[in-house]
Amino acid sequence: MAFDIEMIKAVYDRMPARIAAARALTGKPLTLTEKILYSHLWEGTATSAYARGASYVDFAPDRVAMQDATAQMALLQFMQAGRPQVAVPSTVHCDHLIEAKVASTTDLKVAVDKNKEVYDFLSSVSDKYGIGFWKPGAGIIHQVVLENYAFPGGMMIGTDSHTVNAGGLGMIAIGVGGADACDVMAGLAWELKFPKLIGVKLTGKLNGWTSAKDVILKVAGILTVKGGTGAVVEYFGEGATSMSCTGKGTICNMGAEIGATTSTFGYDDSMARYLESTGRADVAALANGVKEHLTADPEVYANPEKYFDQVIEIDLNALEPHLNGPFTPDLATPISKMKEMAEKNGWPTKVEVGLIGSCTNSSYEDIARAASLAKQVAAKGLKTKAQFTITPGSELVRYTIERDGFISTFDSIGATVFSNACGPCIGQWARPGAEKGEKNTIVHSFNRNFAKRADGNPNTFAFVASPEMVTALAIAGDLTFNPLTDTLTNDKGEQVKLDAPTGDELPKLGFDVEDAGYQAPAADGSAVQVKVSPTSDRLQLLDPFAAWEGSDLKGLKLLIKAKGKCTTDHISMAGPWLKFRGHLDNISNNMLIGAVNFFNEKTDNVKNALTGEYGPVPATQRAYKAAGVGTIVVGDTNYGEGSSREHAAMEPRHLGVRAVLVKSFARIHETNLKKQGMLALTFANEADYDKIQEDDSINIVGLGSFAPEKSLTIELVHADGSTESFAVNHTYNEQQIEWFKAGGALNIIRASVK
Ligand code: MIC
Ligand code: SF4
Repeated sequence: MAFDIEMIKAVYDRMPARIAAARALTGKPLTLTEKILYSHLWEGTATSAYARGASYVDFAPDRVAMQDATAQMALLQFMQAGRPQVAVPSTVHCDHLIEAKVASTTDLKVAVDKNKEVYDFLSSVSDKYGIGFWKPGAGIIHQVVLENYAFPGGMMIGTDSHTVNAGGLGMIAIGVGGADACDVMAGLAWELKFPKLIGVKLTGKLNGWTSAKDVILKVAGILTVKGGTGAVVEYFGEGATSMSCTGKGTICNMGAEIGATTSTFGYDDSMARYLESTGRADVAALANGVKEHLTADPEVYANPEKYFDQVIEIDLNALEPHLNGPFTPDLATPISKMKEMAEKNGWPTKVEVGLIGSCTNSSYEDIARAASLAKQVAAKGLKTKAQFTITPGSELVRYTIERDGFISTFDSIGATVFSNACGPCIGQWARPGAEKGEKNTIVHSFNRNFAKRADGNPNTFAFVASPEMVTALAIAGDLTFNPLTDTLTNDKGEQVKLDAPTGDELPKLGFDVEDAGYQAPAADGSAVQVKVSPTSDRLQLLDPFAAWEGSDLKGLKLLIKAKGKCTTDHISMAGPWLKFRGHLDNISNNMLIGAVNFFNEKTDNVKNALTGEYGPVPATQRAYKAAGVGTIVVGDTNYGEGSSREHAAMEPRHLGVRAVLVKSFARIHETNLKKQGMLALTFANEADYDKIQEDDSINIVGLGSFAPEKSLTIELVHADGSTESFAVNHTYNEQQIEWFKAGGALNIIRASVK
């Protein structure tokens, strides 16, 4: 039986009436996104229609998921909320802290030992508060959620940007910072600006070398890393219904890379098949009973231009496999153009390593199709030129693919199987030789490829592709190899072609597993003790941040004016720093060390305005803090893109940065800043970015009448005494202004339980 089946039943019971009310209020047929959102309003049945892209709305998500690297901070905050149990079903997944070095069993043992303190903390907190706990080795959060918890028409939030993966099973699943998760677990409403809607119509059918991954690689090329901001992407059409449920998951997963709030698909047979195959026939039966509510009204898909803010059409019959990269997931190159592009840009074309798996591409179908290529290596007398690794998404998948012989097929091409964890996707790849910083190319089936992300080497050119293409390119050892047209030379000197990949969508014998790695919480956790050692360097209980002093912020110094791309990886790097995710003071030593200083083009080198000396960003900020001087961080467009990690907002808050002023923000990061009591501001006129000088003193004026929709003013006092001022915008609503005043949202919850 599925987890939380009563909750799912209750969601379906109330859906029809709530959708009918929303249809009447909006006076039009509804998209699937609107149906799910309107049936999850905090207020219950809608009493008014919401404006897309404008209204802030309170929602009541059905569940919460957290991964270990973000759960620590989320649960440290939750512990202060004064609740005996979580208010909605919630889970913790141990996946991010496992380093990929030798092979799965060895690496897992090392991780369990090294992270013992953190795992013990997470396991005991989960036990105490009624949270399901997935042990290290159980799998990657999004794969485990898809296999166990996602359900069509549901709404969930998760402390990881790829929570959106659950859209593959027809959910509205959204990535958030830990403070948001904390609110929902504490029984409060969750707020989101009602999203805009992008419709993607898929015509034709996937075939040959093309896979679901290529759909999102293509969409990323069209929309870019910020094109989905503030929008939900809804996929439909014959191309959608004819693809597998896990393929849909892959597409939704990488929706995070275009900044979309989430992506989703209407309920169809592929979802029913997946539910049944993963032991949830009961959920499929319930979903079948409310089928018409789990997809858009027919008028919508018949006339999408009328109901979506933007419509994109992709013909799957004509879609080519793509490779996206290097260094950004939206630089999309169809395989037939790779030779030309690589030459033009000087990308190294020798593929050193092909890596498959991750939360993006770990399905049975993905592995089966990749294995069908690996099989051809021996059959056709070929040799695999590059190294090859697999990180299965879950123990359920790993066990099943081993049973079905795929692991031994990969073994035959010299593959390494890493633990069921994030590993190489999040800088947890102890790749031999990476420290030398050599220029090299890797191809992977993950979702992100920012500099240093996989192995810490800034000169690793990482290209994102489907597992099938990764396997073919690893066999060829060449980035420009186009398996659709090119041949390879075999051991007899003959020219051979790889046959297009094939593989079952779901295991014929069903999924199987010996120990999935789940630990249920105590029925009554009141006696469970949560231990955090005061001397720990991995965990630190949180102290409340100070409330706003009630006046304008005057005499701030510029900590850094960041130039160009500044993702959460630049603000709070993962990899080696993941070990401090539960210790705010220690992790603050990575604050903004990856951001490029506009004035000297260097990373981690900024001027201390008090001494005139240049030094690392964290140390400089600590010096300002010690001197009681507030600072400001300035940035470019889409600042904070990438992950949900709230450390990127908590670190500056902890170290005394008062405001972040940028051309534009990525959604989750902007909310994280607001939640932690920071000022998140945008230039009313982007060109004012150029006015900010290294030695400026900066005043933020107008806070006494801080109000929604009302701009604030920045006054710059330049070193020569001249001044300039300009308007800056913000998106704070009344509630969020209260967070700012209180010094952070948690201070308000805390006050309400006392
Ligand atoms: C990522 O893919 O960048 C991560 C690591 O999963 C993050 C979460 C984190 O930083 O812990 C994400 O995507 O939110
Ligand atoms: Fe883990 Fe990578 Fe997926 Fe993030 S994107 S959850 S790091 S596998």
